[in-house]
Amino acid sequence: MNDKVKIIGESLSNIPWEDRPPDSENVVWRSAKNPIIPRDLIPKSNSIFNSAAIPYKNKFAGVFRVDHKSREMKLHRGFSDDGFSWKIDENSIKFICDDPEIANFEYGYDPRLVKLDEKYYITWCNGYNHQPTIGVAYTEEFEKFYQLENAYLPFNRNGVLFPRKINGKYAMLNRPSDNGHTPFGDIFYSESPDMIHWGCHRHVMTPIPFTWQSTKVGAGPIPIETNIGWLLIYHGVLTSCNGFVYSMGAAILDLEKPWKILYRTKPYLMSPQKLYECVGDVPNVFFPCSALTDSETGRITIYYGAADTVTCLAYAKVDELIEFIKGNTI
Ligand code: BMA
Repeated sequence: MNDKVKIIGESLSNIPWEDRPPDSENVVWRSAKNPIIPRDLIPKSNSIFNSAAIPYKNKFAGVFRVDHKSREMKLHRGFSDDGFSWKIDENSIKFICDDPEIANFEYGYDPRLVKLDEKYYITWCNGYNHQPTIGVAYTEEFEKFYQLENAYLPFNRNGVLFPRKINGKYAMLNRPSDNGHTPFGDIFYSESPDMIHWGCHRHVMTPIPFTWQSTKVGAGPIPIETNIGWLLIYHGVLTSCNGFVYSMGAAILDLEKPWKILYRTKPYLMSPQKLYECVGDVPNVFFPCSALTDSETGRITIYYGAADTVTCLAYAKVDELIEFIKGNTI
């Protein structure tokens, strides 16, 4: 056991948590309460999944992907006392934006949420000209949400900010894509001096043939800073006879040059195996979008979407996870 690994971040004594079940030896384990958010939590929801949570005022706030019964893809805010039980606003977020061109909300999905410069930044897959790119917005109190410029030209998905500037610049992982279901996909790293202009793109990660991550890879939760590198939890996709299968893996990236991979899991950490991951609007999807961490105990709680239908939790301990990644690296 490597007991020297530490999360660099705040402590979170009220992190939602359940100990590993005695019959499990896995480095990541599921909540016994899964799915913690059912698809029909609010009257207009067809499904609530691929969503992000963050500590807020000693409780929790979140931005949720809610696909409506009209099958429009919207973002809704939500609040929770304990991180398990959520109240989701029945109305979707109306972003405030000076430029009507950007303010025209077509669709939004797969939000990520990070605290940066005392603001909460949201990134998501944002429809612009009916093409996906990365939307960026911030809020200070989860009441008013201010939308900034889209980060990239279409097509792009999985925009995931780092929780601090790196070498004096904002930093974001992202994945160039196409306008459909994208049968390819590498993770790239981009920098910005002002959260508006993004450049200095660096390649981070490519799919690996004949594995669970053979078709495409995409960043998941906000990277977790540790003393040995950025812990990146990500999704990888394989193409089976029956379509895409989304699983979860992890990598450790260099702290100052995060486009350099130090270690990367050869086996997946989690794959769709429970009924609620295998059956739903899109079967066989385990899609991590956010993580809460407690630097005091090393606990990591992962929010993931299952089968594009419901929201679930999984858990890990940072020292065990890093030891596993190092011991099972490609
Ligand atoms: C991806 C995104 C995700 C979704 C996944 C599986 O391209 O659209 O939101 O979970 O496909 O359908």
